[in-house]
Amino acid sequence: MKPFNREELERLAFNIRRNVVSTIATNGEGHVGGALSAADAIAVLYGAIMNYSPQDLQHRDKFILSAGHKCLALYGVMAEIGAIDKAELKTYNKLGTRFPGHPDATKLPCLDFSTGSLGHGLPLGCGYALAAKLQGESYRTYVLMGDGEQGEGSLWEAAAFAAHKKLDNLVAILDENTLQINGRTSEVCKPTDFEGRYTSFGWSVRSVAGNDVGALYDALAAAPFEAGKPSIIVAKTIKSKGISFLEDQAKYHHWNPSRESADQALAELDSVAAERGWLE
Ligand SMILES: Cc1ncc(C[n+]2csc(CCOP(=O)(O)OP(=O)(O)O)c2C)c(N)n1
Ligand SMILES: [Mg+2]
Repeated sequence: MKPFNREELERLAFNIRRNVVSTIATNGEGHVGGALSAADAIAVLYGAIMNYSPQDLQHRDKFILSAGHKCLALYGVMAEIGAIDKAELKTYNKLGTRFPGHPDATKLPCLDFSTGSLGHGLPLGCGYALAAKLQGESYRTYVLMGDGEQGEGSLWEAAAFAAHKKLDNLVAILDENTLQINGRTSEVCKPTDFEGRYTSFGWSVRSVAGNDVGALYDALAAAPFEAGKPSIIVAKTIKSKGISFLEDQAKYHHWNPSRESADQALAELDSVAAERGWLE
């Protein structure tokens, strides 16, 4: 684990957002909302928490992006840590690309699993966490899920299994941006008391301000919260965080921007970069 440095992590999260928006601006479409809400959690994981090396797939910490449609944020961080060449993001979602609209582990060896069909990341994470226990390995497994995704029953089978097997090497992050593909999560599929639900399934639960790298770092660095229990961080986030005119609106789950809107979004990021001294 690297020492916490707020400025560096905020800049990494910003660079992820810029990669997300510029990839969409170049390619004309993409899942923007969930990538931008999860950017801070992904920045903290890759910038400060996880031990990883794309060359050593066996012993490093595992990360499963269960909500695979948020993958522009994952591609965005990979470009920042040097796991991929940023220029290749220009091929995003084109025929034959290594960067499709949902991540494909057969094309990118630094990925643990292909995801996109919601509800499978936590079961897969249980497998890694149990394997680590059985094999005496010290790596952790991190799984990032969405709040709409919590409607998938397979997650709750996995939640029960993880608690039963005392998988305290498993850390889930729930990106609770309160929106899913077609509206408020609370209006599409209640109940949304995720803290209460995971607690009742035997998990150790913390809620944090999910677009605050400091709060995310403190929670992730403290995991496991209780010995013998899997941990979950319920990250209270804003969908499309960072682009003011897209924030907190279900219709920007996926975005096909006009040239003007794309330029407006890029200009907003440029003004933040200028203010923070992050212009490249
Ligand atoms: C099994 C399955 N059903 C439906 C979908 C279609 N789908 C893609 S994203 C999404 C909404 C997910 O909402 P949430 O988990 O809150 O993620 P966010 O949109 O906030 O990033 C849905 C229903 C899917 N990918 N997989
Ligand atoms: Mg959501």
